Amino acid sequence: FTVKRVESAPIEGQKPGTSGLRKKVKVFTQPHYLHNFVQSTFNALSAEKVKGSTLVVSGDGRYYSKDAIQIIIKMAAANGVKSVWVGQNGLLSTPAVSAVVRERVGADGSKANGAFILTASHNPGGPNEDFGIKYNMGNGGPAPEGITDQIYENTKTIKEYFLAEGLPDVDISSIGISKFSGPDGQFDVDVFDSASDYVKLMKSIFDFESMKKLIASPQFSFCYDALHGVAGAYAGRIFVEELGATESSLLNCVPKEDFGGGHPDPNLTYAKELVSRMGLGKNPDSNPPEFGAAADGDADRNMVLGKRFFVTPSDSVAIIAANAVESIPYFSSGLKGVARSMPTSAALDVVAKSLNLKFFEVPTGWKFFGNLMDAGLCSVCGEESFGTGSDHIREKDGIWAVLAWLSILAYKNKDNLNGGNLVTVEDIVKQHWAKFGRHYYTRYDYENVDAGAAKELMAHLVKLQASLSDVNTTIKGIRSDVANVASADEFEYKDPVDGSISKNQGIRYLFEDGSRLVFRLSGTGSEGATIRLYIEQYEKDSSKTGRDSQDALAPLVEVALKLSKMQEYTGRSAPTVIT
Ligand code: VG1
Ligand code: CO
Repeated sequence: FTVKRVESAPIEGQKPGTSGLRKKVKVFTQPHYLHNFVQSTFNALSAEKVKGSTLVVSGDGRYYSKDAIQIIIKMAAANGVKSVWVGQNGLLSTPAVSAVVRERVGADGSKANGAFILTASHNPGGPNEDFGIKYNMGNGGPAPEGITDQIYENTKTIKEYFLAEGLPDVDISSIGISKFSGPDGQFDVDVFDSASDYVKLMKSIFDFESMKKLIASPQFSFCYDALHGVAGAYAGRIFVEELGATESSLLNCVPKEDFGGGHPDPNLTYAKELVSRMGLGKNPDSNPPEFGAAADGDADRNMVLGKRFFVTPSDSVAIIAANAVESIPYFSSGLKGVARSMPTSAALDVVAKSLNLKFFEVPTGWKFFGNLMDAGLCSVCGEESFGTGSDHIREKDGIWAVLAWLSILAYKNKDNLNGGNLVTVEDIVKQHWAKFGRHYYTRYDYENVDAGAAKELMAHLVKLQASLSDVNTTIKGIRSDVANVASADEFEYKDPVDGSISKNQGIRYLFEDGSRLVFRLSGTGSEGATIRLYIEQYEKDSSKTGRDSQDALAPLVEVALKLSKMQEYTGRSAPTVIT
C-alpha cells in the first residue's frame, strides 16, 4: 500500500468526556469525523511513538464498530504502526482490552503500546444511537487528561490525515495474521480470540475450584445477564465452560450491534429481565436464584443482586475490600490500599480505616485510579456507578466483580455446601452493615435536560455555597430533621503521584452528621446535559440499618431538590433514573 494524505479541517465538538468521545452514530459517520479524531490522537502521541508500534483496536461490537475498525487499520498503517491487534469480530470488552495491552505477547514477541476502544459503554447502540472511541495507554488504562486535552487541541487545528491506499479491508471474523507491505516495511493485522487472554488472567487471580464447588452445590443458583453487550463473549467461556453453570443461567449473552434494542446499563431500571428473575421489580419471579449479575455494553460495569436483594455498588466495593484477602488468592498477601470516586459512598472509607489501609478519594472516571495503581498505592477501587475493579488491569471490570462476589460466597460457604444453610448475598451485606454501619445511598439522574438550564442550576448551587448560614436557614425551613451543612465546596483533586490538579469535579454539601449531597454534570452523554444528584447518609446504629433506602433518605432528598430548585430549573418533577 501507499500513504495517501487527505486534506481535512477541524470539526467542532470533539472533546473527549469522562471516558472518551461519545456521539450519535450519525455524527461519527460525517465525512472525516472519525478520521480527524484518530489522526489527532496519533499526533498527540507523537510520530516517533506511533512509528513501529503495536496497537489494539476493538470494542463492544456496537453498530459502526466494524467500519470504524477498517478505517483505523488503514490510518494506523499509513501512520507507520507496525501491527494492529483485533479481537475476533472486533470484540473485546473494555477490561479485556486493558488485559491484552498489559499481558498479551504477539507472535514476534511484541507487546502492545496502546489501544483504541470502540464503545459508548452503557449508552444504547444502533444507527440512531451512540458510538464512541477512546484511547488507552501502554499501562492498559485510559489516556490521562494531559493527552486527552492535547487530542482535543489537535482536533481544533487539524489540516490533514493519512490513509493507506491499496490496503484491502481485513477479514476480522477469522483468527490469524494478515501481512501487508507498505513504505515502512511490513504491516500486519493479528486477529485473535477475544476471550483467551482475559480468561487466563482471571484464572491467575481467583480460585476457580472453590467457585466451581459453589456453583455445583444444590443450595446455590446463579444467573448472568450481558444485556446483549460484549460480556456475552466471555460469559459462556467463564461461567459455563470453566465454572460449570448451566447454559440457561445466561441471559442475553449474544452480543448484538444494537444490544437487542435495549439500554445496556446494569441497574434496576434498565436490567429489567434480570431484576424480575431475581424476584425484584414489578413482575418478580416466584423462585429466584441465589445470585444474579449484569454487565453494561462494554462489560466494565456490574450490578450484583442476591435473591430479592440489591447490592449498591458503593457497598459492593467496600464488601469486596473487606473480604478480599481471605477469599481471593491474588490479594492473599494484603491490599496495598483502596480508592473510590468522590460521589461514591463512604462505606469503603470505614473499611479502610478499620483495616488500616491507605485510602484515596478521586474524581469520577477510571483514569484517576490508574496512577495510584501504577505507583503501587491501590489494590481495590470502585465507583457508585456500578464500576468495581482492581490493579490486575487499569479499567473497571464487570466480570472480575462477579468473580470476586462468587469467591466471597464460596469462602463464606466453604464448610456448608453439603446441606448446611447457605450464607447468602443478603446475609453478607447485612453482616457488613452490622459491623461497619450502613451508608444509605441513592442517585437521581436527570437525563437529557437543557444544557443551559443544567449550567444555571449548577451555578446557583455554587453561589449558595458563599453563605453556609443562609444555606442552613433555608434547609431548616425545608426539613427541621436534617442536620446542618458543615462545609460546602467544589471538589478539587491533586493527584498524589504526579501532582496534577483537576478542578470543578462536583459540587459538595457535607453535613455535620456525615451525610452528603453531591451534584455533578455527566461527562458521558451524547446529547443535552445529564444532572446527577448523589445522596448519602450514614447510620452507625445497627438496629437502624435495615430500613428501605428511599424512606431513610426522603428528608435529604427533599432538601436536595428544594435547595437546588431542581424542578424550577429543569422542568422535571422526577428523575429519569433512580439507582
Ligand atoms: C459515568 C459514571 C462514571 C463512570 C463513567 C464511565 O460518568 O458516572 O462513574 O466512570 O460513566 O463509565 P459521567 O461523567 O456520565 O457521570 V462507562 O461504563 O461509560 O466507561
Ligand atoms: Co462501560
